[in-house]
Amino acid sequence: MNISWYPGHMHQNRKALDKLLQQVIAVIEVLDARAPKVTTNPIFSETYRNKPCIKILCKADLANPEATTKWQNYFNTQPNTVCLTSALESTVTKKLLLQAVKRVVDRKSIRSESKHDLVIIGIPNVGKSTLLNKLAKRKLAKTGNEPALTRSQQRIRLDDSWHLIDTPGILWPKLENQDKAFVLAMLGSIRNTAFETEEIGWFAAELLLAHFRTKLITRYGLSVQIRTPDQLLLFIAQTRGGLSKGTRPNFHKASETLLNDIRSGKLGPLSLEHAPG
Ligand SMILES: Nc1nc2c(ncn2[C@@H]2O[C@H](COP(=O)(O)OP(=O)(O)OP(=O)(O)O)[C@@H](O)[C@H]2O)c(=O)[nH]1
Ligand SMILES: [Mg+2]
Repeated sequence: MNISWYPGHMHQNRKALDKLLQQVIAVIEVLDARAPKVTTNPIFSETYRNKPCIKILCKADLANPEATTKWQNYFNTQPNTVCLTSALESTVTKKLLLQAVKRVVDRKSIRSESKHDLVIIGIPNVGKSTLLNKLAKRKLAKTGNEPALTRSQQRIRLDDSWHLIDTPGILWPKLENQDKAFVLAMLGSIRNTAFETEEIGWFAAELLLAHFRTKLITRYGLSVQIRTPDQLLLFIAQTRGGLSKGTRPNFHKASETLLNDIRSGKLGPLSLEHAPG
């Protein structure tokens, strides 16, 4: 299976974003704390290469705290960059964000009496709109656990000087690295019409068996005999109601169960990548 998802609206959104990036002072790049590298859009580094950047590792409550701290330290060593973390119950506050802005933005480049824009960018479903709503203390932008919910830019006031703009999630036109594409699909950044759920379920099962077996034991009460993805999916089908009529195991439903559990954090914190060094 070859995953590719770059619908027409994403192309339009990219053009609108490129235009917007010309006028903003700094960007806020939202990444998924569980996989900050895979959820980095390579086209952004071309577009905003010289802009000060605040990276926010969202969904930190779904990642391993130690791994997230290492990623944060790593990004803080990058030029023009400050990295913050955000979790469902402890989101980045306006105060923290504005402090970070002050650290990365060269004061000489801005006029104190003017108003300036910051733009939130990121791939789909990483938590951009949730962040905007929390900062606005109102539900302005539609949010939800499916990709490409935001379809237009949305601007809020942070203080007398700074405004914040939420933008639709954007992927890149060609997902050359299919392992990355599978992780993006597993985390919910690629629309499920672009892939076979069972293939992503199989991929996730293989990855979890290899690296997070104890989490599977805790969640599903896995026995020692279960070693392969088909055995795991069959086990989930048998124990979580994924058996079709006539007792044929429903691998599609079992895959959905597994993917939903990963995406919602029911397996516990999962960090899929290590920070360099
Ligand atoms: N556990 C957890 N879930 C989060 C967090 N932030 C966002 N979410 C959930 O992630 C899903 C996606 O959030 P959105 O804010 O809609 O993501 P987005 O980046 O705006 O997505 P698009 O508009 O599609 O690009 C929603 O179900 C949120 O509730 C977080 O810090 N922790
Ligand atoms: Mg959004």
